[in-house]
Amino acid sequence: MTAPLLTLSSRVRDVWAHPLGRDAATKILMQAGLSRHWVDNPLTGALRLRTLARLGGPFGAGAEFFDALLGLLNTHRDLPAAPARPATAPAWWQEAVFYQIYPRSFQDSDGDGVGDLPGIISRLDYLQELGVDAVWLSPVYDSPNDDNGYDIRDYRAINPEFGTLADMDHLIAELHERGMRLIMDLVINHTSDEHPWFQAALADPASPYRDYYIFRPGKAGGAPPNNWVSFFSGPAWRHYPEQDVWAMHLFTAKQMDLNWDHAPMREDLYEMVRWWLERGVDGFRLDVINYISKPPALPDGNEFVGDLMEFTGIEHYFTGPRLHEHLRELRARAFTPGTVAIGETPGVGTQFAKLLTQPGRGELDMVFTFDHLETPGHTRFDDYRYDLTFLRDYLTEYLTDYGASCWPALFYENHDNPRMISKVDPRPEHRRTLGRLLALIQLTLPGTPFIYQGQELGAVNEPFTDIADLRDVESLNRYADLLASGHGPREAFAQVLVGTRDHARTPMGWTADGGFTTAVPWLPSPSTGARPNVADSLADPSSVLHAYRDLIALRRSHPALTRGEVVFGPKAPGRWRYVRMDDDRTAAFRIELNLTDTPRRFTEPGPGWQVVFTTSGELTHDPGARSILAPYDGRLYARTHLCARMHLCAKMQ
Ligand code: TEU
Repeated sequence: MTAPLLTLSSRVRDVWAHPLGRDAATKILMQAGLSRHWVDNPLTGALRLRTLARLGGPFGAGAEFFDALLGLLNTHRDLPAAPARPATAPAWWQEAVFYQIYPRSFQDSDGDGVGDLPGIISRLDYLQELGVDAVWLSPVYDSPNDDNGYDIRDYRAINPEFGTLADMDHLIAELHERGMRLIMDLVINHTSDEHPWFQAALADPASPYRDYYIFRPGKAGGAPPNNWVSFFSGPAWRHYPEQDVWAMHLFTAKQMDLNWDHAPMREDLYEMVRWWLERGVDGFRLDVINYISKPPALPDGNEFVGDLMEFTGIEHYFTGPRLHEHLRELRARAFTPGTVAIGETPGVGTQFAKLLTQPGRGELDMVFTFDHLETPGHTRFDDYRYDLTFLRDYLTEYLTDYGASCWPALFYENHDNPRMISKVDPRPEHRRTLGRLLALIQLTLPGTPFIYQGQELGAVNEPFTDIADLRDVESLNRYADLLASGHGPREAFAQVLVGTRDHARTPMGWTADGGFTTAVPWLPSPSTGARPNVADSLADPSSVLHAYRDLIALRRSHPALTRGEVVFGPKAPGRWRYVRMDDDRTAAFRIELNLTDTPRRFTEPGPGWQVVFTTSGELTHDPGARSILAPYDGRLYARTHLCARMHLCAKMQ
């Protein structure tokens, strides 16, 4: 099924009927705080784009913006298939709980202040006891570390700081021995500028490797080839004056974008992927995989779109013209059956996500999309309180629409984002309850949960005090930009501190005095000692860690929590209720949540239900009574008849 070609004579409803159009309109509505009713009511739905262009002109959204939009929509005319429940048994990655390890910060074994593979191996019992089924390892390949390993110099070698290939083989074997799986980070949108391919390409314009990258002459007057900007400050182009040529880098000036239009380059990547799969890895998380296809003409980006999406030029490559084709080829040529492909796809909305992951399309199994990570109208660097009722509204819609035909990935944290608890409510007295509430939500919704290291302890943002405390290239570049644009050092640091990725990258807290390293850690963590740690959390049955352990075990003990349908209750201010259904379509679990810091009234489920978990740890249940949910309180009820076979109920009796 294909969408019709759109023109300026098309109407708003035609845009809404187009997957990327709907994603774009949803994004604009969300940013503007408007409901979808603005688009799907008959009056506005009938407006022609030409009229909107006239109205939007004074605001920067005139004809040029609409041309850019139409260009984008007409490049992608596939329509998602109608929802269909797959008849096949769930794949391993649909029943798994994943755990992301940031190797640099997990466990140091050799006293150099940097985490490593032997360190990870020494902590596998911890992960097994937590109940995780699969580990996602952030990059451990050889790298000059301009972006902490996301700049790969050699895909087939391990960064000596982390260990050796033999250590990697050992890790894979140890995980498999425990019945756990391993996925690696696959960074194939770009390589390090120190990768031999780039070195060869740069040394000789006639080199066969020249076309592995995106080299272009500049514009007249010494400007870069186009106005695209890098995610990490400045233009997306690096100038090589000796040859007066520019090379594209969407990330740092040492992360050079690969040219996916060049078949020999793709072949080399596929061979590398197969090499790793043969070593025993069970799949990959594919870094910024939706950015791999760029239109060969590399046109300038539209400024209005750039402002809206934060980065000029992004409309040309976040769903580039050959993306689906490349993904299908990658999947077919490099991946083996039973392995998983999880795309990191920043900027992608719900409808396009379906086109990337619907079963049968042969592209990806799951995607990480990011629209739920900030309350609309905010970016990561804004100092604001994240509203959990937005998460409720977003996920209700996402899991209903996307979840009807695709398998969601559930996450709040990763190595690129501040800690979720700090975003919602940084007051220490709420840390534990909120940490347990987030666990309850993530482990009872449909989809595959991804827990980021430290999240299971209820880790919060680090109180860094000075720019010298930070290591992340994004933060350092941003700080320099802020100073250059006239901000004072204090103000610049305060802004960077809000969103810095280093909040997520501080060493894992194993014991009260750290336990990560015997040396000075590569990233200072001023709060060591005051931070939640594994040893104390294990000793305290009401800790966040125990909530994760209990809920993971519960999830494993009953299929309704993995493959059961979800039914959302009617919306009530500040609250969220949903049930997970059994195979016989009766409700097996009921979840009642207070998403706010004020008490909320609710009605307890009647007889036939038993409370099995609460964020407060208090397990009284007065069937059918009007009760109070304390701030950030969450309660999980199970049908009494199910309790006999379930871990948590057993624990209570
Ligand atoms: O991140 C891609 C990405 O777009 C963002 O999450 C990015 O880190 C930042 O938030 C942009 O404002 C992936 C990796 O997860 C990240 O660690 C890498 O730095 C990046 O790709 C480049 O490889």
